[in-house]
Amino acid sequence: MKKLSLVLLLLTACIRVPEPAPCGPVPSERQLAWHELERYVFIHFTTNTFTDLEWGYGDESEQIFNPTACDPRQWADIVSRAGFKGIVLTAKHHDGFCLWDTKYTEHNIMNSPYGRDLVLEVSDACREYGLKFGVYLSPWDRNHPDYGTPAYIDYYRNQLTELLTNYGDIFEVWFDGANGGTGWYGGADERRHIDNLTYYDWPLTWEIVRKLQPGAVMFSDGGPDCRWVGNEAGFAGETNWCILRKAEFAPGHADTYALNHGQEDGTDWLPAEVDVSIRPGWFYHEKEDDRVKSVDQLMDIYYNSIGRNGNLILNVPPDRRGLIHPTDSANLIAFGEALEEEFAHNLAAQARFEASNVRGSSRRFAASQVAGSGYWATDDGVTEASITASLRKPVTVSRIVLQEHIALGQRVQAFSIEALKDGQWETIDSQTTIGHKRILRFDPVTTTAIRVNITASKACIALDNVGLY
Ligand code: FUL
Repeated sequence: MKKLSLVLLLLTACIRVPEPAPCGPVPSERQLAWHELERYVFIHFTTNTFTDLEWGYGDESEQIFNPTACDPRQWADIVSRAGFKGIVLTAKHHDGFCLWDTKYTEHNIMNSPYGRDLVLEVSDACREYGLKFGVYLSPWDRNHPDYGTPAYIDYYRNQLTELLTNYGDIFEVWFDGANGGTGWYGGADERRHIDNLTYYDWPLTWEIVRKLQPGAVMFSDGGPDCRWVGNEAGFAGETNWCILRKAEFAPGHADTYALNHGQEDGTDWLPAEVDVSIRPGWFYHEKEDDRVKSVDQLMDIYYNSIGRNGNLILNVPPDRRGLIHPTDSANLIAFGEALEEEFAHNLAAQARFEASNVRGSSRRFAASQVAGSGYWATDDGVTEASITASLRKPVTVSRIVLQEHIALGQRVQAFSIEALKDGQWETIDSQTTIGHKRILRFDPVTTTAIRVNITASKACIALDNVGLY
């Protein structure tokens, strides 16, 4: 889908001017579709909700999983009202309790008082509310007796196959790198150690996903489709490349600095996904009811994740009733409304755009070239150029949205923004990368023109969107 709020320079006579060549690694179709989603919700729910733990030991009785008013339609309703595009559910967390009707273990929801397949209920609710559905399946399993042996890998793949076969389209599969078994001793009787790098034999597992759900992106510390951002606090690096030297990464094997910033000389398209919880914990704890993130905190997270070229997966854990707590729900919906308000009017829609270089053209602009489709590109070799949005009347601006035409790779290495004030250009900000989306937030300036200067780029420039708010 093309951006809503665009103001672009179309390539002059775009039929005749060849498109820029791709620059470095480029996203796959499934990655491009994933970029467009931008934000979705994580749901952490398991026995932990009832034991007040974050990492269950694996010896919990199925009997304790007893939500009294569980309603995934309530979750989906809130999520969609807040403008989020999907839900990723912890089908199995580290404690090994399965939220679906699996035939591979008795340690599952059908043997709990709840007695129904929650993966089915959540996937149905997502479909009903127009949301995407994804699954988290913890590799680390503190319940399964075979964990640590090759037999467990078969078990894991069988579970994955069930999840990817019986619940419709899956947009994302979340492979968590956390693994206490690599040397940490914490469980009831857990003394099993594995080598995170060799034990799971990931490439074969990834093939299962590709075969059963070709549209699904896979998340882990090392992709293969999107990467952990290196922290759980809700921020990507200010410099954030969508590319990474993939061979150096694997689930559970993370250089957090590189994950946070990407790598300018990356070999693969591996964009960042920012995972963070609306509460201090990933699971619901009553004692955290007064520590739910406020709209302002969520807004900061938004600008530090989506505004820094990442996708956002925001965790909203159901309580012991199986409902989203009223504070979480109120804050989430208010956050969605605040976002809509902030980006309701794109001032660039009334602007006239002029660029210092337009691919294949000696003309700097034409009114007809400013349109809602296409993108602005420069001639091959032109890696420094400016695009100026001029307005008839002064406007007050406090947000700028920039997007690169990432289908052809990520290029921009440095840029600055200037505003025309009393006949003088004033620099508002200087930054590095753009990627899928970069949003700059600054004190309001009243101006009649905004200039975006691309000051360094790996190849000719290709910008999809310049939005002013
Ligand atoms: C981590 C896990 O250990 C947490 O419990 C949570 O699931 C988070 C999203 O990932 O690695």
